[in-house]
Amino acid sequence: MPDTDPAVSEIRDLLRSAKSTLVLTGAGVSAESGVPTFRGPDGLWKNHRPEQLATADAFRADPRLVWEWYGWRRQRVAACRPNAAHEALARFTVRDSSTQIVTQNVDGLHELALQDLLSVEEASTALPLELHGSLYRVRCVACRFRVGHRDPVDATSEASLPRCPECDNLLRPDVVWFGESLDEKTLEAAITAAEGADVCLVVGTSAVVHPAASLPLVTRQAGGVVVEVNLEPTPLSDVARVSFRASATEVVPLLLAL
Ligand code: BJW
Ligand code: ZN
Repeated sequence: MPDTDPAVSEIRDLLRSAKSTLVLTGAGVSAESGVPTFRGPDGLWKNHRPEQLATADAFRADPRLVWEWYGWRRQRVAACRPNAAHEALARFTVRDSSTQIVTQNVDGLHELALQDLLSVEEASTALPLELHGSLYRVRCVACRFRVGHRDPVDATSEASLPRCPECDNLLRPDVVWFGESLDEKTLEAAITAAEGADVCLVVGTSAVVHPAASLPLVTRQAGGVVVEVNLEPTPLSDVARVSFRASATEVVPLLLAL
């Protein structure tokens, strides 16, 4: 997509003059870093049905299988680096503190991109809101214990899975599975950001999973503009001012260039 494309210039100007911007990202923003998406021909769901792996029932039925899948994903993501879209978004949030990144991703790549620009301490003030949790945290299935966790998980048997140091019940990935509520404070902060945003830039999400997919509609209803970047059309394409049918690394840096 050329830099001189009139739609690129229009949205770049819109983003430059916006008082407040919300960026909602999904798996597509990390696809060019090598992180698999969920849906589509090469998606994670191709070989695993979501209800087999991404529900609390699935974990109760077979925690070993679920941990094996998350262990495999951790390994894959550990080999991935932020791409040009993460980097452009990180630079944009650092430049403009009224920009909030809200991500459905659990891969931590937005945070890594920020840490490449700032110290860990400085980066903590511009962190993305992670709606669906993190691959690198665990929590207890029974008590409130929750902790960062990057060690490899031995999923050869149920007996080898990680256990809670407080109550000895199983630890699970601290992610949000289907049918589970999102963290209340995180969701509230995301809705507030969506209500106050002049522009909601939506990058690389199929926009079928709620409540995340409703956030751009909140911005729209409050009088703001939705802009989409996605290789494919989504349910949001019709409400977007412009829907760029191109990859995240191609378009996002163009839109956010100074
Ligand atoms: C590129 C690209 C490139 C590729 N450049 N683009 C309202 C209506 C209907 C249903 C519900 C509703 N409210 C709640 C529900 C139920 C349910 C839901 O939404 N179901 C729908 C599927 C129908 N929601 C929930 O259960 C949520 N909880 C909740 O609402 O609690 C209250 C409640 C409970 C029960 C009933 C009612 C209310 C929780 C949802 C949790 C989702 N969890 C997962 C797993 C997280 C952990 C993990 O990672 O393992 O989150 S599912 C999975 O989908 C993951 C993702 O974050 C999420 C979204 O996927 P995403 O990011 O959009 O990825 P893809 O693969 O779908 O799309 C990638 C896109 O990128 C594609 O469009 C490509 O074209 C594009 N692309 N390369 C640009 N280079
Ligand atoms: Zn516990």
